[in-house]
Amino acid sequence: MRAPCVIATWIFGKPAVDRTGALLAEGTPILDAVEKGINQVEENPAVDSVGYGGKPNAEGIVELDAAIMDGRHLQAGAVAALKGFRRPISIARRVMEKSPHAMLAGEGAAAFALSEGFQREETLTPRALKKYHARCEKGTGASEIPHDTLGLLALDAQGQLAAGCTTSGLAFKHPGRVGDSPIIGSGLYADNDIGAATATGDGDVILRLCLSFLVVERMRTGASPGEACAEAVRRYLGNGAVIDGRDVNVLALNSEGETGAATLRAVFPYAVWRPGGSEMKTAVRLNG
Ligand code: SD4
Repeated sequence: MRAPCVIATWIFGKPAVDRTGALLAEGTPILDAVEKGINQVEENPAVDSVGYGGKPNAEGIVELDAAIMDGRHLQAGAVAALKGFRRPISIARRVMEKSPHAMLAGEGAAAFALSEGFQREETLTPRALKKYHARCEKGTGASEIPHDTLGLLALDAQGQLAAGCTTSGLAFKHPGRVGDSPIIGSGLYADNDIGAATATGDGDVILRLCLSFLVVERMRTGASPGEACAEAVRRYLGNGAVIDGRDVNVLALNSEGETGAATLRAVFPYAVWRPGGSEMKTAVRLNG
């Protein structure tokens, strides 16, 4: 038996780790616990970068990306540029479990969701619409474009690992733009033998560097979660494609329950749940 652990990106990850952790403590299967923990944030309209309440694309339409990975058999499911559903992580899970595919995008993903019994829902909140109109009026440079993803990693008492990732992606993005979050190996990765990782930040660079896979593979060859995350951030810096004001933040959990994180930002808060309670931590900042 292991001591379970759940970690997640950003302050809004705290309710997600609390819910996932509480479900694990009750003996809920890990994928159910991860999905439900993430749903809690997706359904919260106050979180303006995930699910319902997420910021729209350049045409004022919310397009969501999400993925889930089961570290037991390296099974994964993802949806990209999904319109009209508030809980894309649940649809990503259905893709993994009910379809022969790993990823569905756009209208095809929406049609699959409907065929699985999901109902179309409003995803644009009045608050997000207001931000969209404000942005249309004054314009926004890349450095002012806000974006944040919920990435969550869980380890249960049986040593099973799972990862989930959900986001509205880069705010006011080009319609159809897909970031790193639904790309297995970029936004998330989980392998029971080694550990799990998730990334948040500039998806247009993260997905070219396969940062989550890189972190897990570095842990495979002996790095601690913290060292592996630091290496991923250095890889991002060394890539030479960094856009001013956009960033990278990486989070990892190994199969022993050790955690690590690294960032380019002044502060990258992440939530950690262990039996007995949860707390916020701050990642190590690297300046290159
Ligand atoms: C994306 N990586 O779509 C996501 C956004 C994000 O912190 O995580 N921002 O590029």
